[in-house]
Amino acid sequence: MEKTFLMIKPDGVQRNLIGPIVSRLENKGFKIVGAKLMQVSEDLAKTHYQEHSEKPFFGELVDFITSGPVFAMVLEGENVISTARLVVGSTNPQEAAPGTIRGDFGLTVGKNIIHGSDSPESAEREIGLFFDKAEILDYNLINKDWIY
Ligand code: 3AN
Repeated sequence: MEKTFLMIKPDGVQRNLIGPIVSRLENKGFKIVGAKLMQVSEDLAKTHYQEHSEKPFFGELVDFITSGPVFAMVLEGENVISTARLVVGSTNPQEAAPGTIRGDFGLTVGKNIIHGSDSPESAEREIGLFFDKAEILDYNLINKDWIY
């Protein structure tokens, strides 16, 4: 089953949105197979966002993601990578559709609440950066067989 990486950013944690966001992801039908509150180091931030290293907002991005705890998750589900991106919404919360996480909770692109991997390659890379193998659990949820 496909896996993806999602991370509630420091703004989402500070605004007490872990619960509402995780609830939406569970309600959608995704299975949480890894989750933790953690502090992102500067090195990890720079590696995670390396594709943006030449962008003018790179420094701001690294400062923000390291500014306080994040809530990192690995989710599993059919087509979870692309479907979770739909649930997350467009990068700019001002353009994100109502009903999406960014559309309902965010207002500016610099603080857009949550990150979600955008491809199978980035999902694999980001899961590997943030989680040890032992932190990703293989277990059954009774209702998942029913959903699929
Ligand atoms: P997404 O997170 O939707 O995949 P990316 O990968 O294009 O979006 O951007 C990574 C992060 O960089 C975004 N989540 C956002 O926080 C930040 N970002 C993107 N564009 C800007 C911008 N113009 N100014 C400030 N931050 C930005």
